Amino acid sequence: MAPVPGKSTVTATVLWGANNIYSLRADDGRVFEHVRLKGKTLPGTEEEHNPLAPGDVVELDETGGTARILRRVERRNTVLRWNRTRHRMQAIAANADRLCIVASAGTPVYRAAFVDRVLVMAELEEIPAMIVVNKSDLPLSDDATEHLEVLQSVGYAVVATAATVDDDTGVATLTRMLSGQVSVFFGQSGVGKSSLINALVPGLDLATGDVSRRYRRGRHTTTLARQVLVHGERGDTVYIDTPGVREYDLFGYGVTEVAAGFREFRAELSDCAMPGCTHVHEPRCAVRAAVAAGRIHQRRYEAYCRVAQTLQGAGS
Ligand SMILES: Nc1nc2c(ncn2[C@@H]2O[C@H](COP(=O)(O)OP(=O)(O)OP(=O)(O)O)[C@@H](O)[C@H]2O)c(=O)[nH]1
Ligand SMILES: [Mg+2]
Repeated sequence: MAPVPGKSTVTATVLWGANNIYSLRADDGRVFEHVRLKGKTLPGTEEEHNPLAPGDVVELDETGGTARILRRVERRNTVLRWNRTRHRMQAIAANADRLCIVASAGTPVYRAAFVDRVLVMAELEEIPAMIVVNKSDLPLSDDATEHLEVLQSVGYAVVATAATVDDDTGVATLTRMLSGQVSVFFGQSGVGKSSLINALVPGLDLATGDVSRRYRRGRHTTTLARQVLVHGERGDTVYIDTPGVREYDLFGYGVTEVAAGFREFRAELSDCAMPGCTHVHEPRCAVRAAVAAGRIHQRRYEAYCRVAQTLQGAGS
């Protein structure tokens, strides 16, 4: 970016932030704390729930000695979730090389529908996704094992880790896989996202919290997404920890978009006879034919139908 004459500008990456006050790391290595926006909103982000998320690149104005955020550099991609209270999409992180959907053996219980839905967002936002099954020191249900096998069969990498076990081979594998990349950790509360990042980054001490015995789910220990940077011989590695979520909805997308978010459906979509086919009830539907022929797994098709019904119910 060419500097504007008479102005002192620098590009920086958002580490974390809340209420429009951010911590950032400039390209020259300096860390800026408590940085505000220049003006009330950033140009072009007026309609958005939150203009900036960890991983965003911004232009800072340092004129006068106080850094202010001037604008957001165009994103490569955005990790999104539907905000139920505000009824709109919310950015969780930006400019990710990889989305690690973290699930766990033990508690909280593995939820196939949750993983399938997050994968749809990753596909539609064009973020390469993988599944990390943490707490591999505990038994994994047959149902979870079967679902993960289906995901592997359609091309998603699955790695089992035990974040709280010393010298875990899964953590070592993950370290190698994520080296030199920006990876976002996302999943239900209590699956061990922060524990995993602690295991990946020696000396780091992100807060972790136990899982409620009574409700068998996490206690939402992490409340703000934040970026952790590790300098390495092969370049920088970035991990973005995010707050756990209870549900994952796809209300921000249309039914046909969601169908394209099931990656193994894509090869079939152009062969449906009916224009705008929803793949639920229409005659001569290529997706249903692929399910019957065994090219699409019944579980994934059923997961799609449940989302499609929810979206159609919401739209009517
Ligand atoms: N048995 C076992 N427990 C683990 C493992 N990893 C994490 N835990 C425990 O799981 C609980 C939740 O871990 P966190 O790292 O706080 O989970 P989180 O996903 O960051 O949760 P939120 O911040 O609430 O979203 C803690 O009690 C951890 O000690 C593991 O590999 N095995
Ligand atoms: Mg956490």
